[in-house]
Amino acid sequence: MKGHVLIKKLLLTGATGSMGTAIRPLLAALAETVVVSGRRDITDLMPHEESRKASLDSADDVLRAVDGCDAIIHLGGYSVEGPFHPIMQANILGLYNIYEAARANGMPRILFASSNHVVGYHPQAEVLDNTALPRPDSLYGVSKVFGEALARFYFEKFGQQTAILRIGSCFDKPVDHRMLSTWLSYRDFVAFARAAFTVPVLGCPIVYGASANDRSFWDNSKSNYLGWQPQDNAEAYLAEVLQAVPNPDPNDPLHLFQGGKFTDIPILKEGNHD
Ligand code: 15L
Repeated sequence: MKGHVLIKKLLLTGATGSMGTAIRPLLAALAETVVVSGRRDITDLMPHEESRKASLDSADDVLRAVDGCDAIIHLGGYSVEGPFHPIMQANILGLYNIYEAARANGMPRILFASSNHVVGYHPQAEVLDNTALPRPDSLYGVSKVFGEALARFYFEKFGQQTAILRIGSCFDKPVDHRMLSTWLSYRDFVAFARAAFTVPVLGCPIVYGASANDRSFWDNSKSNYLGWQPQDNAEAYLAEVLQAVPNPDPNDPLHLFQGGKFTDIPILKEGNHD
């Protein structure tokens, strides 16, 4: 495995979330040490891991997390729709803290976990490439539009390189009809990280994070230069999905818009959300 290690110290934020937890074991192939960071201390460390607890809204915490890292996978933040204030703290202030800490630490490459909810109001019938206009479907989606703009700004002003990955649905497997289009397997995500951290010149591309799904809504041909070739295809789960959800309602927002259910969530107020 050592032969495949590319990075000395890789920071993974959001390491306590469901996606972070699932990909942790796979990151041993990318880096000698993975600094796993979340809002609580991580104690079940693997031999290649080190824990650095950080709250994204604290510039000092984030500086300590980024210190000495030569690549960053930034999954941390608020990852669903919610009230504005916590989204702002984690995804706006928190992301600014990440970029400032990176700037103070020699500008390691960043993989920024953006989301399909940046373009969630585009109809499912459309195929989008990375020139599509943002049509966010939630305050969460709006915060990711900010994140993409911040990444671009640090690239233009300082040359900070970021892979902006508009993740579809990164779970163990697709569980509904929409996910037959949006599913991203964990191993395809890690292969994307490998491509982003090894391509000689990364720049600041926007890429849709989906496996090689037959029903994908997205066209990544403008970022072929990254050499990322996803291997999995949600179609392999078609029978399972049809069994679980036999007759999807075509008028359900889940099937009308790329962002699915997020288009149907009202503005949530503090205390309204768990
Ligand atoms: C996201 O951005 C969320 O983080 C995730 O929980 C899913 O809802 C996903 O999008 C999706 O659209 O399936």
